Amino acid sequence: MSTTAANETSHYRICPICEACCGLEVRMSDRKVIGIRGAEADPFSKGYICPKGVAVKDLHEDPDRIRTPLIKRNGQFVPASWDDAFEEIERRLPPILAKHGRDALGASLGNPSSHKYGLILYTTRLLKTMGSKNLFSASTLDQMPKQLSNGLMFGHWLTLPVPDIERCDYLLMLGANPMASNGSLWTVPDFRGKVKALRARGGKLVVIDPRRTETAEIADAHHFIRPGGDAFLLLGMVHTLFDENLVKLGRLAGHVNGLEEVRAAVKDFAPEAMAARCGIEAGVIRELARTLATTQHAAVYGRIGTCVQEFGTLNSWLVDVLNVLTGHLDEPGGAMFTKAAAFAANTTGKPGSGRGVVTGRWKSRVSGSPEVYGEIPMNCMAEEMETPGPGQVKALITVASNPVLSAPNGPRLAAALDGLDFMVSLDIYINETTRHADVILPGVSPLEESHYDVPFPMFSHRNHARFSEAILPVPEGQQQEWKTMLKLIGILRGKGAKADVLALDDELMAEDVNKQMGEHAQAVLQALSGRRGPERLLDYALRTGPWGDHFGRQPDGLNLDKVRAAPAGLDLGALAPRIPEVLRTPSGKIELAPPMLIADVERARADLSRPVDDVVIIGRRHVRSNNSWMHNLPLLAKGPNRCTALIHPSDAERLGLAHGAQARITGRNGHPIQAQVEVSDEMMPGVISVPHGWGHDLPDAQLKLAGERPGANLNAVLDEKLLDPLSGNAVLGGVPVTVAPA
Ligand SMILES: Nc1nc2c(c(=O)[nH]1)N[C@H]1C(S)=C(S)[C@@H](COP(=O)(O)OP(=O)(O)OC[C@H]3O[C@@H](n4cnc5c(=O)[nH]c(N)nc54)[C@H](O)[C@@H]3O)O[C@H]1N2
Ligand SMILES: Nc1nc2c(c(=O)[nH]1)N[C@H]1C(S)=C(S)[C@@H](COP(=O)(O)OP(=O)(O)OC[C@H]3O[C@@H](n4cnc5c(=O)[nH]c(N)nc54)[C@H](O)[C@@H]3O)O[C@H]1N2
Ligand code: SF4
Ligand SMILES: [Mo]
Repeated sequence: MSTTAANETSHYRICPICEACCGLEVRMSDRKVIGIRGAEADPFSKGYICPKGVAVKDLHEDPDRIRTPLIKRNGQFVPASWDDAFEEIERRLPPILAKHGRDALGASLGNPSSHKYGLILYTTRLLKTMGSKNLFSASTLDQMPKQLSNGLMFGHWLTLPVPDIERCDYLLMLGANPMASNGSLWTVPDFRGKVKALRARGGKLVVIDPRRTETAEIADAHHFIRPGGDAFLLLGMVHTLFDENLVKLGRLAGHVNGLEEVRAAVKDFAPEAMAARCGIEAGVIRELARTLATTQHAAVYGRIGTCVQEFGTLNSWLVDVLNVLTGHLDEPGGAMFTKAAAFAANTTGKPGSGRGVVTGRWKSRVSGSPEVYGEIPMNCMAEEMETPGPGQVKALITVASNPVLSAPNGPRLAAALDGLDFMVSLDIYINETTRHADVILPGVSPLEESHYDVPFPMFSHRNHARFSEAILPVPEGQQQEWKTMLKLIGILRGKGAKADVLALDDELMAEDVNKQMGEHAQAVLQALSGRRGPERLLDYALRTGPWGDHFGRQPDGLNLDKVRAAPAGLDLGALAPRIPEVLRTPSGKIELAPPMLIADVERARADLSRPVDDVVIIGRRHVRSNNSWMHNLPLLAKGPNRCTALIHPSDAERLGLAHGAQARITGRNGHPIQAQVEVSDEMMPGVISVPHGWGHDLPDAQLKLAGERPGANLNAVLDEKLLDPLSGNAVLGGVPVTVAPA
């Protein structure tokens, strides 16, 4: 904290909204936020900020944000004390588990969980205590395909290469729009500035997207791709590398298994045979492969557009196959691995090999989807709640999750939630999902608790360690979510609603440390004893991490005190090569040809002749919106209607849709939505785009501002039956719809 004027103080806080994790400078006067700007002193984000960061002030002040627990009585939410709320949970939840077993309690975990360390660290503890097979999360609406291909190739699902953009001269990007999203599975604040620098040194950015996006606009080249066609483009590129003798493993030569299997698998996928299916000419496919292979510092990056497809895992794998075959994986200027200071799973255990990953240890009860990393697909949640029989989900805990808007066929999910015996939501709003809850337990404003990013330093374009102090105390009558989680854990462990959460925290910490530190456990617990909650977990993770002080064994290493001593954060430098040490496969090699993926190439082969649908729908993001929950903030809500249906002029004409008129869009499930038509040649013909996360017109949600301009729920027209069978990830793009004037 620094004091800048009378009563005016200035504080650093990492933005809790998106994966760019920008450093904010929050200016306060007494207990009021005066303004928020980018923190110039932040060594990682260097002052960059977007409007959502500024809107953290609105979030902090939002009158609709819940500040006290709510219990539903006769269909109405009534404010309750924390004691009453936990007593209600204790009265209703354990009997359901006693009667129906532990799988009767499901969990639905949402995106903001990963932006609050108290929430993410203690959610892990809660899930362990629950021991349920019915875990659903936004991961299967998002990046599960990438996590699966990473796990199969590198041995850990969090071992994920990211473009080393500051040293890269050719970046091929598929299915991502960081100009709007600010990057994903790639923490890269100020993407625009970095592209500017790349182009200034003669580098090129090439974008593959069915829409000429904001990112395509600043790129050197953009190619439309038929939605869902990426696997065919990528197979064609891999084929070209073999066909034209461009494969060059470089330093990785001794670290790769399966090269010949990949060569054989792609033999029939010549670009000439792929062009029609992906909508990109063979000559372009070959040229993309050649440029990638012959540019010294180059990388391929694929993001959500490549994941939310029927071939999501295949795409994710092929992206890294390309990086490996062109010698760009783990090379400066290519696709590199981070070394996060805390919580990085790929820095623990024996360096260079491990157990690898297995999936399908169980299958979802109703449609038999394989478990992946302990989760079953979000697309299966409704059927698991609706279908009677042993293992039926009878009770649900949602954590920062709004599946009624964020998952396919939201209307079916909403009805299924009403059929539950009991539902608890950890959330900050009464919204489209939490309105179904019996008890809502709110968190605090991000300014009222400390923070350290848990997942994002694992995906960052540089290594860094940044801690945010709480700017304000927890207000009277409110409670941090890690304590709420501990209460729930206490109730599930049979300790009752009155259990002492701090004692339980000590107990859980001791369990971990005893397991991990053996004979040193007592000394370690002693060294950490001044701390509690997530701060203690963080100090432990930093000290035992790859940059850590190891409790004095590396005296120059990091601990929480040292990270704290640099309020704007520490830069830990550019990414450095990590192969083979980063690998955790049983072979100690990069598995280039996991059998599951080689087999999946055959599924792609069978799909080659899929006919072109008349109109398919895809989503999009806007910089002033974030998934489903920021439409209630004045700064972001103002301006033009953003929930529009973008459509190519030729389609508009053919379908009789005038610019500005209302279109009626109907999915295969029969649900129609309406959106205002925006005619633009930025769309590929045959593709319509509507952003997700809208549809705030459902009864009983209490989002005053969002409700004034509710928009339409894209997910109401999507089909929960469509998923990538390997990862269980939902198909959220390229789904056929019918479109007509409303
Ligand atoms: N069609 C389509 N659907 C999509 C996508 C798409 O591209 N197209 N994207 C998908 C992706 S990538 C994702 S990640 C998901 C996101 O979908 P979800 O995981 O459902 O996340 P959000 O929509 O962001 O909703 C966040 C919820 O967390 C609550 N919340 C906000 N802050 C806090 C907090 O501090 N504490 C607690 N306890 N709760 C909080 C909000 O009130 C809201 O209920 O949507 C997916 N759905
Ligand atoms: N402003 C803002 N920022 C956000 C979010 C937000 O809602 N708003 N959400 C956050 C979350 S949860 C996530 S996961 C990230 C996602 O970050 P990104 O992955 O960058 O997501 P999008 O901006 O949706 O970009 C996906 C692109 O894929 C394209 N696409 C659709 N179908 C296909 C296809 O079949 N093939 C190809 N090649 N492209 C296709 C779309 O047109 C779109 O331009 O953004 C995060 N940041
Ligand atoms: S890009 Fe915007 S929302 Fe994302 S972290 Fe930075 S300021 Fe926050
Ligand atoms: Mo996401």
